[in-house]
Amino acid sequence: MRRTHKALALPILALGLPLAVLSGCGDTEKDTGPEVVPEASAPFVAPSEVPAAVVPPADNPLGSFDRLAVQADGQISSAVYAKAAQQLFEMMDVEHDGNLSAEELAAGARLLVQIDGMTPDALLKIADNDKDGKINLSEWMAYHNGRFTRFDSNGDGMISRAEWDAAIKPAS
Ligand SMILES: [Ca+2]
Ligand SMILES: [Ca+2]
Repeated sequence: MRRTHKALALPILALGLPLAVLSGCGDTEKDTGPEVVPEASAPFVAPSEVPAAVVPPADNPLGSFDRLAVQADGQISSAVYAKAAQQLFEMMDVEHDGNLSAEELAAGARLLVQIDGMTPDALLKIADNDKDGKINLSEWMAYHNGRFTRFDSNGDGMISRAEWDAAIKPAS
């Protein structure tokens, strides 16, 4: 019986100790008034706006003849080219506002350079028809329609590998 009494007494003491400490603290707190937790101390969560997700050049839909030609018997059809051009636009339009801003063009510079060595400034000069400093989808597609026509030197509506290579080589 005594053994069990002692065994029980210890936990009770242990519980009593924190209580005594807490009540002691309570007395001192009365002097300083209720503690106010400032809301500013809450951890600041930064907005998750990552600066322009950069698409690896290897994923450029317009990056290589082979990537474009798979869907059209070893040649690039205008439909496939247009679809890939729109895809690249959407990849670069990080804000999804239907415009490639100067920032988005700069962020996508490594993709642009795969298109005839194009730079953001050069593209704006050539394709920014309404001169707002951005490239919208219709300006982008107009530029790429022109590029397709330029590549398709025999005018059959398809870009063959020979036509692609001939058009690409002068730029590099
Ligand atoms: Ca524009
Ligand atoms: Ca052709």
